[in-house]
Amino acid sequence: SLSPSTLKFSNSLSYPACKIEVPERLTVSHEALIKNGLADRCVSVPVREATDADILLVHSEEYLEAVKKTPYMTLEDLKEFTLQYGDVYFHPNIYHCAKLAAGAALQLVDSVMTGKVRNGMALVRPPGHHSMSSAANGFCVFNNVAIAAQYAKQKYGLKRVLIVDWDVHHGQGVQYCFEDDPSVLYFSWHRYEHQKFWPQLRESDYDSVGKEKGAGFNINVPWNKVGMKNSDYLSVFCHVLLPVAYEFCPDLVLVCAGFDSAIGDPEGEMCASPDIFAHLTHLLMNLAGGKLCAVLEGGYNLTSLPQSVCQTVQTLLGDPAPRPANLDGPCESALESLHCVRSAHRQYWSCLKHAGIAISTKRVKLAEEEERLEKGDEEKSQEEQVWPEPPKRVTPPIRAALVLPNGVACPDGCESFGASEDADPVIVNKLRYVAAASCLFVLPQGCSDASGFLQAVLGLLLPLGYEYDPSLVLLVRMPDSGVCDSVWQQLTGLLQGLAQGHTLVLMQEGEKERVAPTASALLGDAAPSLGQLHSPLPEDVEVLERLRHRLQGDWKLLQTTGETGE
Ligand code: Q9C
Ligand code: ZN
Repeated sequence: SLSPSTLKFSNSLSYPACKIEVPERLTVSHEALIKNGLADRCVSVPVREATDADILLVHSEEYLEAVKKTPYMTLEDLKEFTLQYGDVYFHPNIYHCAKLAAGAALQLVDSVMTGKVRNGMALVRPPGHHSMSSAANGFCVFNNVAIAAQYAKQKYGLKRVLIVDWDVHHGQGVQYCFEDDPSVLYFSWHRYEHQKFWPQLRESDYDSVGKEKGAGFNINVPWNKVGMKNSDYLSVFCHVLLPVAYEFCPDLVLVCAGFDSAIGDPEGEMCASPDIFAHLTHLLMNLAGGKLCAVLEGGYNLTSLPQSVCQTVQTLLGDPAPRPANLDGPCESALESLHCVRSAHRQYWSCLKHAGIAISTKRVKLAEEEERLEKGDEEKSQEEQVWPEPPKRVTPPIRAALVLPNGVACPDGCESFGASEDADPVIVNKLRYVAAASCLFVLPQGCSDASGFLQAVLGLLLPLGYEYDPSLVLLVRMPDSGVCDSVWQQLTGLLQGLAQGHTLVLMQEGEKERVAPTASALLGDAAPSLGQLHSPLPEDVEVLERLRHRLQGDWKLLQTTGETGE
């Protein structure tokens, strides 16, 4: 699903400061989707204007009334109006476009919630996540995603909504909106540099965890350095976001999909490659039964933005993700942030209970300051950065094949190869070779309990798998493993992010009932959600943690803390 509302307003003439939030952001993204054959594979959802009632779900009446007047103001008055807010620019047409942007997000929520589409992305501008109840801010007029979350809760009676904000800026508007609300879990990572980076708010730091009933439902990951890479992003997903998200068990996932967190962006100055968004997207697609709505926020490099948009959309369409490149482990500063966030949240989430206690960051701040001075702040323009175009991704003509014993029916959508008698000897040989060469990972026996098992998958198996970067994932299901179908489907779904989705599942005789759920996961259906998880068993956690510690010398993506130690 895709809602391209090519919004026609350009502020750059009247406001030279706004030269990056330009209409071309949408046109190049849409053109790239067409060029890569992705637009044709999407259902186009018509946009509508958000109504006053929709907007008032988040914004104050006074603010809405003020914005309503902007189309009739003179340019002079508009500039005056603009001045009361921070980094936002009003064009006579922006009120109309802002209503369409919020409305597009709502149309997408409707399409996903009614099952018309499985998931989708709304390509909109102006963006939304900085706008507050009574204030425009940071190019944002109405808070598209916050409105969508309130709307989804109200219209569909959702109990829990997860908002993942991977834009490089802190969506303070979203944070303020849901700070005391435990029904909306807001996760944001953002360039922070110890509060030196815009919007320079104290409350963007890791210790803003939410208020009152909402304590624990606001997760901030501050990036205190620029140049964060794929490993830093994946490591935060594996060790913070995903464990908490699974424990939260959302009914719907909304993504503040800003791509200024990708390489080349003049605002973010990060170094993550566009294909990392394929993985971030994939890792969220088994939550909430696959119900995911991504809404464009920032992203200002007109080369990296369309690449990132295509990576996201192609993953939403179900195509296997590319092999993740250059995973050399998180940097020291990212580990620092990771550790602080996990510590700040350990009292709220049982999956983080064992996370080390807070270490003093003062010493580290000093060390960083020194390093910055040494470097002499060499400014290298992000727009001049070069990176390889992400390799073309394939859409396999057959997604899943099964080799079944006689008498077991082939589930719909799968290609069945006959049993042993007509199995191609070449294939059989290859399988043997692969089985001999691959590394077999055996999950601890005790983890038949869902939350312990999931903890092992997210905190150990996934990061290990990502760093190892296999060309095939061989999944062996032992009989009587005690793993229930939905946990098994989650595992199968998540692991398809590795090895370009090349997954071989071996099952044993007498597991006939497992064939259909396994086939469904291999076909890319979202795994059913696991329900709200209880605390993992202490003995399981202990085994896992010991294993993680033992392996983290060799496998950097297993680290959750800096050299300062736990
Ligand atoms: N005056 C989004 O990405 N930049 N908004 C401030 C110093 C404001 C970004 C630069 C950036 C707003 C949606
Ligand atoms: Zn941004």
